[in-house]
Amino acid sequence: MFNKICIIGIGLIGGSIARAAREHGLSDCIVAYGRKSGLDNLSRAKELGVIDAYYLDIEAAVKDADCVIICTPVGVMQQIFSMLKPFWNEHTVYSDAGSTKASVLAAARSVFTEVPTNFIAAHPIAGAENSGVEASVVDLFDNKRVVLTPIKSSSTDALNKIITFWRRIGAQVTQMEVDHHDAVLAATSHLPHILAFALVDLLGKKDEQVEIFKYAAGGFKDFTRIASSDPTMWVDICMANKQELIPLIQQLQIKLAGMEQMLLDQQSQQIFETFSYANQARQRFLTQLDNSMSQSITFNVQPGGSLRGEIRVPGDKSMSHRSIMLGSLAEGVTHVTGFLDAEDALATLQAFRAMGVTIEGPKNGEVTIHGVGKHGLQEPKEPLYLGNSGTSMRLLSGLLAGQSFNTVLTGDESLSSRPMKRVTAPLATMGANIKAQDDGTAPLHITGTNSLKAIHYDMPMASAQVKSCLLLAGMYAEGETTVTEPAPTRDHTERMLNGFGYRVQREGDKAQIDSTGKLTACTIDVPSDISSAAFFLVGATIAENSDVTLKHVGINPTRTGIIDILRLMGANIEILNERTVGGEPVADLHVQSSQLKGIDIPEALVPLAIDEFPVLFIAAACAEGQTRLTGAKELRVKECDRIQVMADGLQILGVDAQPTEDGMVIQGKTTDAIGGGEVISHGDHRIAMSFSIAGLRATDSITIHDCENVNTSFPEFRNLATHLGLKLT
Ligand code: SPQ
Repeated sequence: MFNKICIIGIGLIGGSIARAAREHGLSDCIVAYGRKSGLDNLSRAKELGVIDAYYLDIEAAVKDADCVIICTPVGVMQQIFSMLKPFWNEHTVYSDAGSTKASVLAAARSVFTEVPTNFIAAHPIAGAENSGVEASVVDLFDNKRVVLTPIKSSSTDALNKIITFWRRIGAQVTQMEVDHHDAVLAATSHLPHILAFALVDLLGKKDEQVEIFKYAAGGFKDFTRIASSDPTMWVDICMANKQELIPLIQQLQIKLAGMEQMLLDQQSQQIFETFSYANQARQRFLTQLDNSMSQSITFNVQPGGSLRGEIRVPGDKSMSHRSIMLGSLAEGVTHVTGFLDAEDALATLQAFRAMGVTIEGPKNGEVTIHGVGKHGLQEPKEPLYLGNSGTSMRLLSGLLAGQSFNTVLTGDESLSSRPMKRVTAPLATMGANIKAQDDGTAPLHITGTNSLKAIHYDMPMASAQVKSCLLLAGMYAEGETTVTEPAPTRDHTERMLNGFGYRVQREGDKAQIDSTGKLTACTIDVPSDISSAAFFLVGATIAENSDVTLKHVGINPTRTGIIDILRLMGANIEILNERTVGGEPVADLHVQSSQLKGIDIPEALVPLAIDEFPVLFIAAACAEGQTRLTGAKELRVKECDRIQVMADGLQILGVDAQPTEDGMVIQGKTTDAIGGGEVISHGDHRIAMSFSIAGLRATDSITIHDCENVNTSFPEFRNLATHLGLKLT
């Protein structure tokens, strides 16, 4: 990338940048500049091979450098900019590694009047208590975040170079507004450092200090680890960001005073609530952090094999979401069994905890919800992060529109690009106040109101999420809210509301609700998710010599399109032990191998199998003749564009799959149906699992990238699939 990188300040961060740049072959030559007082450190850096040369003269150091990175404490930035000014070169890219950004840009402005366009402020969020070049390591930034805070005038070319540089080092690059960066870091890093330094200072000065340190193995040691950080650097950081820090310290003082009062007043319940909220918030934060920082998961499937055995796939995702929502609004304690312990349903669960609902579990699929009643939710302290889950966001927007408080709904990259106008537009006609992005996507800023008015809404698309959203809003609206659907969609919301004693009327294509009802706690047994069972229904059908029984699967008629379509194609699926559990039909499904034939999929079945098309495309590839899907445009706005992404992957695997605007045409083959190759799931759980199933009929191995989101709906997929015989690693 560069001919010569000059690092100004070769300590832990500068040294680690130099080592990583060298390791990844990003520069022919790496040099450092330092002061005379740091001569030992500089020569040690040279000895260790971290740099090729060092200089005590800035002019010589930056001569011919096409990249200069300032890694000094933020307090000396202004001085460094002044030294660099006479030699500033418009063809060089400049950046830094300071922990505060407003102060760095202010330093640049004070020297240059305007921030030079080729200076891109950066903050690698990685560090250790150790300092100096000796502590530097090659992988300090591996999979760590680097925040860039470019400004309007920043050069795109320089910005792109810095982005590429950090990405090639292995970091995850994000961009933020300068002030936002400083506010976020004040809370997540600077305040915790102040606390750790203050606590050690306080306790260390006590007479019994020897005792304290002697018995300080547990909490004290963990909590104060960061007080071992470099004091000079941290004085600089705290001074530079005091504007953001001081209000936080004041808030903390109020919080501590509150805790003190609770102790004085013996309010153990309030203390418990504070601790449990914090405990759960931390758990959620760890999960989010794990997800956002986790390495991407790749599946590899060896070709061939059969599926044999009996399994129970996890609980229904749609019903798990709804059990939390309605259980929270109910009066009394709701017990749920069979709950889906996976990221999407947990996002909903965490959202309700954040709104003051006490929810125990999930433990072995059991969840206990201490309902707060229809008007008992509380304003969450933070935006509600809903991960990858479209159901959570769309249903919650209806439910929250009629609350007496405001909320913000956010999600991951995929969820933030999915259309939300389909819910915000009808909600607006009910009087809801929801602000989305200009293109109608999340984050959604909901200003709660108690003056929602009922509407009659003819849904333009067959969507259970839109229907459910409006029914939930209808629980808070004046008058009778009715929703008609152009084709039947899953009706779990209606069934479950009735199960909680809240009247929803169904008449043909119309569902109707008003605000007069109340929910009474009940027990819910969530059956296995037919959408997860679908992978094995298809797998056992297309793989020779297969015989699988899927236990306790929900066969609500609004979900069984997969069985109908596969049977039309010639699949051998038996429905055994049909029974009704908690108002939902349930059965065991027995499936054996059979040769499929291509069909024109009846459009009436499309909404009843909407989530199963990715795996149905795999079935179609193995069927004799052509399979044609039409009327399935909705597939383009799921976790990814499921028509395009499946067509791309199938073509890579040698399948003749032609995407159309609203479906796909696949020419299936009875032998050598699917080849091997590498496909990308685009972070969509159902695409990842569908291509895994394709391995059963592939002629060579299939590698599927980006499979981490399988955890959103089916974390046990790999274990259950391999248990049945899929050769998946
Ligand atoms: O929750 P999310 O992300 O929208 O999940 C999906 C899925 O494949 O898991 C869709 F991508 O399922 C939806 C389904 O497609 C779940 C759902 C529900 O629980 O109400 C309804 C369907 O969506 P829609 O848009 O047709 O209403």
